[in-house]
Amino acid sequence: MTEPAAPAVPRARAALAGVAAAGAALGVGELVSALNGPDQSLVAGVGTEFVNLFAASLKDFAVRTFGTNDKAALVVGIVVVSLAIGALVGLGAARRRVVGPLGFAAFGLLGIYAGFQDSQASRGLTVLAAGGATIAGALVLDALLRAAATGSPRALDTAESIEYPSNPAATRRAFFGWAGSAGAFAIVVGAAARALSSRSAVEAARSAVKLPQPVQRTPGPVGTGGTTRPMPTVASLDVDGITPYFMPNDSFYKIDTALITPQVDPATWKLEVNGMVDHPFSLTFDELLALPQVEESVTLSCVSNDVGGEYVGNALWQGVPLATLLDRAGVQSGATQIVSTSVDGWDCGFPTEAARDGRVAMIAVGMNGEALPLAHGFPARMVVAGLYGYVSATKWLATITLARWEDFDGYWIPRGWSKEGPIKTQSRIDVPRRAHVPAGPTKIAGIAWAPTRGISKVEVQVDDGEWRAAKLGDVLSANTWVQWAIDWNAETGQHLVRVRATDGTGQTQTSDVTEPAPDGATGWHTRSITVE
Ligand SMILES: Nc1nc2c(c(=O)[nH]1)N[C@H]1C(S)=C(S)[C@@H](COP(=O)(O)O)O[C@H]1N2
Ligand SMILES: [Mo]
Repeated sequence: MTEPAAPAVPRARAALAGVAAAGAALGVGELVSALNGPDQSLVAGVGTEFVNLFAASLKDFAVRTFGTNDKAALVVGIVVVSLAIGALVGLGAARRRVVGPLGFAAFGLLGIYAGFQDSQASRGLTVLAAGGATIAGALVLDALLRAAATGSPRALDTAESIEYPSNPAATRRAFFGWAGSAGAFAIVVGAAARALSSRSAVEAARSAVKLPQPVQRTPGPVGTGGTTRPMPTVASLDVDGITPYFMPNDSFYKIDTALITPQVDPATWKLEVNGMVDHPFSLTFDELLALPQVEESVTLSCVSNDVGGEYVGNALWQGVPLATLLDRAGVQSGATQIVSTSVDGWDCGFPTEAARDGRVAMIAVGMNGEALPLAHGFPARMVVAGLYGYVSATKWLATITLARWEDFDGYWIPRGWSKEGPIKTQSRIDVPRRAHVPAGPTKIAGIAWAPTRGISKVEVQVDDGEWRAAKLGDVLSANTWVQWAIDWNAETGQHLVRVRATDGTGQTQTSDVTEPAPDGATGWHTRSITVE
């Protein structure tokens, strides 16, 4: 009597063996990678390549999802997809043993490819991590498949075509025991990798940074020194729920392509100034701190901010004027672009003029009285008033290179964004916070910004009524947003509320509605409010 050909390894067990083996492979890969510190990870490396490859076609998605969240979703997605592929490899290997090692080797090569794209990752460790992951995955899979081969007589006739012949000693219990152990191993090793890559070292270095007293500081209380500096006082308009003049560091918007916040040790960090300069040089963090510091409030904005969006923030920045470094380097004529790169390989560029036309342009080391938070570029970043972040605001700064305008395009330029990125005049309605308000006297309030030009007027229109001028709050300079507010006697019904700002040159925001790409959204922020 002949039974239909069936593998000695039941499919469910083969798939489970593959998942457990893939988990073990990921765990070993992360553990070895973590030896180079928290920046290195095969999973994150693959994720970064994914972002870089698809950032052009998915540019909005990439900026919104990967830019603002901590990318946990992407990392979890990669792990889940890896485990699913592991299941397929397990199924394949149950029929052809070689599928196991080949499948894991393909995984490993992908990890090596991704790791090699990251200038920060140690190549030796990348190869070691990927190799270790491949071997661990293949060995665990092989062992589990052996344990999974049942004693079922079904398979006896086809044993020749099946690489894991039935094993009478194998019991269901033993298999699940081994698979469970492999899963537990993956989790323990993964947790160990996380612990090894704990961020505390650089966080501790950050906490120890003592910001020097700026030689030029904005008016306000004078500090006594220490790891935090006092903030100038800027009177806020008295409206409930209005956006504060200084956005606190932990609520300041965050955009970047980094999957893992770069961990830069200030003790070994260096800033290189090179390219078309007479005297290239580099500075350590202490040398940078020792240079005369300025303190300026500047509003940063992301080009991908929608009208009414949250990707804008105002902070008090402390740092060294870019001009100080350029003067020391001696910029050669014809160097029309200032390119900056980050330790994680991101880059951007803006016209050299912008550092010379009197606007605020600095290498910032402080944000709202503290050393830069890691997420905002510790130990140093670029801040240039009036330019969107994607052309100017390099976090985790590594190099400043003088180049010709036509010789270099930053990260986002080939991905469909305009090469020049001046910030457009914008205004936003923040109050009322909700879409439903009770009838009666209330306020409409928000912020407006046109960094370098300043805001001269903000007007509000309810339904098709008159445009009424709002009251404006105090500002420290034309580089910052301004709070605005206006009284409103809210009458029952549905209302449309609009805002428009006029900049310091007398130019009023256009009502033309455009998308963020390629050079920043336009249009008037309009909200529908129901008064009950
Ligand atoms: N290294 C690095 N710096 C970067 C970016 C990045 O992806 N990597 N994104 C830029 C963009 S698009 C913006 S809008 C600002 C945002 O700065 P923030 O996260 O401190 O708000 O950082 C800029 N600096
Ligand atoms: Mo941005």
